[in-house]
Amino acid sequence: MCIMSSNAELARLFTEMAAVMELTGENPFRIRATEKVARTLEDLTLDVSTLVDEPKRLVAIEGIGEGSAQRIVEFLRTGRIAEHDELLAKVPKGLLAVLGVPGLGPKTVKLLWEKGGVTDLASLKEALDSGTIEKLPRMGEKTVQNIRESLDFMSKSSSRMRLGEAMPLAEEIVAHLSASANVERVDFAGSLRRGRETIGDIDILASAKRPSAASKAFTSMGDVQKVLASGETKSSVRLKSGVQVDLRLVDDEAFGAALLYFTGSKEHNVALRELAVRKGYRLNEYGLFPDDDDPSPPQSRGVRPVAAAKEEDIYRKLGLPWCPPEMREDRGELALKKIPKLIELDDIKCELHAHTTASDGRLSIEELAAEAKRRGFHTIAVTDHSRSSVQANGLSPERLREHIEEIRRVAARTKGIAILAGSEVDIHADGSLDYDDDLLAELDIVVASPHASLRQEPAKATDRLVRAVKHPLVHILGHPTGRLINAREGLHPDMDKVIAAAVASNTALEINANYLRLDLRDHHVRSAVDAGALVAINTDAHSTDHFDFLRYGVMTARRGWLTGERCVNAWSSTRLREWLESKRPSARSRTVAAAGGSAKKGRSPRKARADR
Ligand code: DGT
Ligand code: CA
Ligand code: CA
Ligand code: ZN
Repeated sequence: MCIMSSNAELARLFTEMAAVMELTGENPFRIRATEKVARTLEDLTLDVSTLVDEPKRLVAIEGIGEGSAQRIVEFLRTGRIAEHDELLAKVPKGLLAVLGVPGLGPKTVKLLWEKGGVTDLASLKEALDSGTIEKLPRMGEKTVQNIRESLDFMSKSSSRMRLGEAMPLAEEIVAHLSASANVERVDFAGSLRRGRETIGDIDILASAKRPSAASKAFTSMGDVQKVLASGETKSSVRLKSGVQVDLRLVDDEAFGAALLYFTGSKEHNVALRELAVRKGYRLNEYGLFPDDDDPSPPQSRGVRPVAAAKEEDIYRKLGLPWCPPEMREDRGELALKKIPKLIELDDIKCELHAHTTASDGRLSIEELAAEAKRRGFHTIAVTDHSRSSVQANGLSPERLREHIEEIRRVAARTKGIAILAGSEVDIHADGSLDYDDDLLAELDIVVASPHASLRQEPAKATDRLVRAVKHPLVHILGHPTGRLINAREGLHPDMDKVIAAAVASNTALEINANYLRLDLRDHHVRSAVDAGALVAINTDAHSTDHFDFLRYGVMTARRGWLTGERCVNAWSSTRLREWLESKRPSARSRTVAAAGGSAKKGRSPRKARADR
């Protein structure tokens, strides 16, 4: 079995080749073409290793030419690309790490290398400390400050792996182990099961008739780089991707107790154990035992546990409802008599933030709608970027007007799903929006998001987001802080103020489900839920596979105790429409007119017009 797919590994190699070509001053067309191959490979849903004997089909893929196809086949056959090795030999080894500094592009790195003698992160730090960096051309005070902050951020952000990278690895390991007849039960535990945005290591739990065979199946997986430990009860490996995976082999009868223990969090475990003691029990990873005042471990004295096979049984004996893993952080969950009905993946019925080829997406309106329909959604919103997002091919007002007409045409001929005309409009640094109100009012849905000026002072960021949230035509605040996990810190607004404004104006705060973002982050979701705000969970889809990110958004939502009632994506199409139209003054006056000119209760037609 190979855990990291060939596509991902190849994409990484092509990205590196393009970066090194940039550093060595290769032909720009070749560089762009190489980058394109990398992006194509990342997005490809088909595993290229299945095409090793069919280079023609590789070339037929848009973005992959003859030369690249040859290199892909070379990699699939030999595990290497000779050109990659040759290119890398042309630059100092440490320069790739410098390229990895957030905000440092190949052009700047080339300058730092050629003119500033920077060859790795250490010499970059030296150049910053000694001030030699400021003497280089195009190195203004602000640029230097940004590099300094990025380095600080990198040293703080740990080697923790992002949720969306760890989850596929863990699932593949679980599938691999459960395919063995010897294995009885297998599941992943730890921070991954709790859905944390990053995970330190992957914890796998299994029960097996022959533990040594299960251990062997684990340590001999294809993507193991190093076996750190191997035994009948615990084995550890490091995968090629750098992440450590622990496998614990436990008794099948005590699987629930072990799962509870190794899911954590440690804080939840400690609180649960104290509760057990107060109720006259002892809780450990082997089960819940009657407390008999003997300090030695009960399981080693042959004491029978009162519960051990299932997590539910243990919670029940302690007088508690089963606690969803995402809530196990000792943030009040053990005081609940009843667990709120947390949102689930199946509850999500629409996607309200998605891009098409009109801006930086890969799908046409039809393709986007078809994918949303395939996923069982009742509604899809087309929300391409606005004009200020130049790098994302944002739409000018004229282009947006044409786009709206096109969306309406497609919507009219598409059955089985509602297609909304929307926009992901940039929030400027001062909180104003990137289109005029007249234009925004023509849209069915407006997602307002910050994309630039993400190093703003907290007070300014607060004012900016509050202003956007209060804008009467805005439905959703998209990825509110703009952070990128392990890569960009983003804004630090006073989130309580932003949430209060969202509650007051009935605007939803987005959990962007892309695992690079997960923004709102979990504790912001909790604050939003506590304050009674509406929350949206959107994938921000740019391609069909981005819809798969939804699960990470849902896990983040559950970590914030979100229920379907407060999540606009879980509403019926009728309820969603009502909410969307409540922020459309013209639609409201239409509703009033349709009701025979007589106003709805307590609302005169004149009042409705005054809202415009
Ligand atoms: P991570 O890997 O840093 O993202 O976080 P976790 O939560 O996966 O932590 P990890 O891998 O060190 O341990 C897995 C679980 O095992 C943890 O969530 C709770 C349990 N555990 C580990 N050490 C202790 C401990 O000293 N006391 C208790 N009560 N539980 C522990
Ligand atoms: Ca862990
Ligand atoms: Ca661990
Ligand atoms: Zn965006």
